Amino acid sequence: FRGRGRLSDGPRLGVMATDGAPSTTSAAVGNEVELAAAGRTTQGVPPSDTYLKESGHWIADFAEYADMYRRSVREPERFWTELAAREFVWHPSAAPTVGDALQANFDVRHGRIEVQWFRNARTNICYNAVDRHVHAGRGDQVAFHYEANDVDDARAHRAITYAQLLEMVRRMAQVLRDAGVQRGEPVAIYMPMVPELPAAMLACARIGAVHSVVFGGFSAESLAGRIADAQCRVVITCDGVMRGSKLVLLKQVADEAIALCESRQPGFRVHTQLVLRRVPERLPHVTMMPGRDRDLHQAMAAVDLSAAAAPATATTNGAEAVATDGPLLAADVEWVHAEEPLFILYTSGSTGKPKGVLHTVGGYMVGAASTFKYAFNVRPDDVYFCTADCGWITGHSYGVYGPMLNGATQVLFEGVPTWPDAGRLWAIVDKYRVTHLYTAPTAIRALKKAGDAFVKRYSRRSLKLLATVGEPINPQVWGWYHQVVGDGRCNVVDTYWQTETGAHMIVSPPVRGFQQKPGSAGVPFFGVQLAVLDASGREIPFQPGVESEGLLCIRAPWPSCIRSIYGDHERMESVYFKPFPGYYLTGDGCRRDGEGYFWLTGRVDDVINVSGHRMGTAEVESALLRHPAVAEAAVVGMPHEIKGEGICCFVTLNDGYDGSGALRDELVQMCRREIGPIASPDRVQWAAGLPKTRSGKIMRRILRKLAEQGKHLDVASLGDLSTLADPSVVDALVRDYVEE
Ligand code: 6R9
Repeated sequence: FRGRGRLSDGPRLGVMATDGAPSTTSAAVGNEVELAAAGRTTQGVPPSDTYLKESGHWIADFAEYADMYRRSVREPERFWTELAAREFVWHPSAAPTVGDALQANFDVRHGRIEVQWFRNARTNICYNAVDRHVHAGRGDQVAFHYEANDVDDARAHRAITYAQLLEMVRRMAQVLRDAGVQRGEPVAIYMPMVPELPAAMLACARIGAVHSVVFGGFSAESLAGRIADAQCRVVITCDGVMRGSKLVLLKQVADEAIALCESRQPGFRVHTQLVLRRVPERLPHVTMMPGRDRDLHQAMAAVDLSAAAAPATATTNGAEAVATDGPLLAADVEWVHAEEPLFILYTSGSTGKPKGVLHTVGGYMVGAASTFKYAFNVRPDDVYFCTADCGWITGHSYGVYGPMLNGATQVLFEGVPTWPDAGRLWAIVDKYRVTHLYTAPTAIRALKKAGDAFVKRYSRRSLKLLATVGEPINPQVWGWYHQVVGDGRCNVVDTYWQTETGAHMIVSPPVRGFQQKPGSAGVPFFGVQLAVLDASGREIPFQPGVESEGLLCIRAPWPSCIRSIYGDHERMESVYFKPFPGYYLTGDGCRRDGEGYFWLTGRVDDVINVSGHRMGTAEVESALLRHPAVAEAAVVGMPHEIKGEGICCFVTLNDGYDGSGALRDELVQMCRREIGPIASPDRVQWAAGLPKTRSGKIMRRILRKLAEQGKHLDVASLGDLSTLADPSVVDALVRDYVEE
């Protein structure tokens, strides 16, 4: 193994990690020692020869990976500035230079947490994701193979080249400009997975506006909360869409959401709603509010692109400076500062309403693109398929920006993996000769359960790399993905990260010399300094051969790090940075094995992970409390075969109400209506009382145990219950527990 020599080849590195001997970690930075140990393991699954032969590689082997990691943590600013300058187009008079980063050091005791990268540089992420490839002569390359929900929807299925996408984006950008959208202004996007969705995101980015994509499965109430939080005055939506065999009426939900916002905040108005007509044959009569609603395609068709070349906002500067790179096409691009906002994406926290995570242009671009490049090894002839919806961060970073910044060809799938049957993903793989698949353990579990026959029906010969994200992957499920889906020939890549991190933090790099350990997310990506903290907040240093367990934290800023919570910077500081000054707190527990591999053990806060989607227990509780029958509610996660975690609700009813099946259905409907179908409770238990401490805090660990073990719960195993106001509540809960 080459890395061994390299990593320990000099006193300057200070990493003398020879087998068995304690390493000198004093001079090592970040997780250099962990990487050195990981490079020596013999415990994992090495990449197959077929993979190494068939796949292209950006880096030679894990030794080179470790070497790049070392440079990325020793001289972060130099490392990222060089990479940024090399791989992207910046405004010629404002390219990134060393000295442009503001390293907040993640220490709240030193003042405000303010992360900035490339702050004097200017760029445009849409230009980098689309225009650049067209100017380089790759306009005919397919950007998206659009696979519609219905297999036989011949009119919908189509390939969109980078040149066609550019035209689409330019038209849409002009429609937004004409609607008065300003640089820095948030625009809400509530759409299904159709090509117009990434195009709308890119159109916002093109004019310096800020997109706020809301997953098309969220309810009117959830959408209203998000529109109101960012005060979006322009909404882009769609008449409706088929998801599997179900018609989803997005426009109706959007109308309702807008009405809610306007009634709650006098004076606030959504002045423009752009509506994509996706299913006119099913919904011939969509009501369009005169003066507000516009047909998106009609508006785009009416744009005169030669006029669009003169930017309406007049703040575009320096477009002429990139004249050699296509003056006309670039003239409608807004060259924004790297630290201007790119998007807001709402995610669940342990308390309160969802947080609008804010990412900025430059650092996010560098993070999404570089992780995509090195974690997935996608090469020009490959076809990449990410199954995530653009409504989640995975759809942002690895369904739009990461792949497109790398000029990849992708599949954009409107439907669901189990419709018309559980073979759909594999049919798509064969249809487009997909080489790289990125999906979530919950989907893999559902397809595994459906049986191998669905997989075996298709050749899947094109597949080279299988990646996962969203929750820990169980080793058996990993084995099925590797052996059955990948026929043992593909490389399996786990990727751990969050909405807040913007891009991968832990990956299992698909390179020679790195062994995958099924169930472990792997090792840190470039620039990521992971720390394992004990409960008192002390960092547990890595020692080869010694396993440790604790809270996963990150010690230093990386380019695509969260910049703020929209409208509430203080909340960002208190959630992520105040608990342990000097660290970003992920909210996840982890185990680091004696060979430096990281194993995620799940959330340590009141966030549950349902099918890879984050759900705050507090959000579900507030939805339940809206029902007049509910006096009190406590929500916990419970093990679920397909979803990973299911939602278990303990509900105390008001006097005069009895727990019936009909009431249970009403409560389930309440959650679906308030939040969306993903928040449907899997179990509702009636509780005479909830286990509370004297200070009134619900002891959720008791409820979690109960949801897991049901009637078999041994109360004595719960440990100290003396802080409970009324310990007899627990016996009653176990007695009344109804097994399902
Ligand atoms: C990308 C994404 C983030 C939470 C995160 C953790 C869990 C994500 C994981 C994983 C184990 C992985 N998570 N990837 N756990 N292994 N590979 O999912 O973002 O929706 O913000 O969720 O998901 O608990 O904290 P997000």
